[in-house]
Amino acid sequence: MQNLTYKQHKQVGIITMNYDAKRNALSKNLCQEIIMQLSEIDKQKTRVVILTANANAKVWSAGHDIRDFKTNGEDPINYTSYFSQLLRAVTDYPLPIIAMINGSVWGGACELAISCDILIGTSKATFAITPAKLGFAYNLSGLQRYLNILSSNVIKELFFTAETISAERALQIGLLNHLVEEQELEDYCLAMAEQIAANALQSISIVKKQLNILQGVHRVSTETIETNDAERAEIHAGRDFEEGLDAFFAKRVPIFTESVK
Ligand code: LCV
Repeated sequence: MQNLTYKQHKQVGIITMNYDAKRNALSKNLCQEIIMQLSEIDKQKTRVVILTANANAKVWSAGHDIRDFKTNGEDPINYTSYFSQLLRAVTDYPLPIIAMINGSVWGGACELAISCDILIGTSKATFAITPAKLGFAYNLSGLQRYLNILSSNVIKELFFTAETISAERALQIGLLNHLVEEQELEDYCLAMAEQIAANALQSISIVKKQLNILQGVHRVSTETIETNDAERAEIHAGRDFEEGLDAFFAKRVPIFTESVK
């Protein structure tokens, strides 16, 4: 694997994102390698998985690989996208996955983190949900994931302001399960993983599966999804998204001009 490392610690498998040059941006390669690594884990020997970044990485993940975005209305996070495939691989994985967050989390990486089962971070675990900074239209499945763990008013604040929130605030709103000192993080996560590993795995796995079923319970009709996706495609073909991407690559502040109908 080029973009991640894997090590086994007793019955815990530790996946470490290792694409620091691009701040663990969720490129097609990194997403596919995480999916592959999950599938390769020997479930006879491994009972819990931890997903983290290198200890010295300032950024846990910079979110979706913005270089893959096009302004032709194409939806980079549609159902079959490598990004959505990664989120489903994590969500549906039969073993518990702990997100060990030792750096800042941006955009789609926030959704990757909440696709894990338990989130444990240090004071470096800041979160920024950034579609509005790029002129990007998020999708129903992503917002459903957020609704499963956060209140609607908090989700709106995070999406509308696109502001970075502190780890303390993330703990306060329930985005983090635990906030620990940097030097304690790995031991804390391993201790919880081993505590879980000592319990009945089938009992744990069926709870994860049932919560996925119940959380997906607010199914929306195909027609609603298609209407929504058509509206999103319009936004992705619009001026604001183009300006958001241009500004990102030019490392300047975007100037958005589109109004709502
Ligand atoms: C590709 C990157 C990225 C990146 N993609 O290092 O959720 S949504 O709707 O918003 C969704 C659309 C989404 O997830 O969009 C992406 C949202 N992510 C962001 O807005 C974060 C963008 N990145 C940054 O703000 C900075 O890179 C942070 C603050 C993460 C780290 O800053 P730092 O100064 O440490 P650089 O910015 O210098 O980045 C190092 C290299 O990583 C690339 C970036 O282009 C640069 O590449 P070069 O060395 O080739 O210039 N990079 C960073 N994020 N999301 N590439």
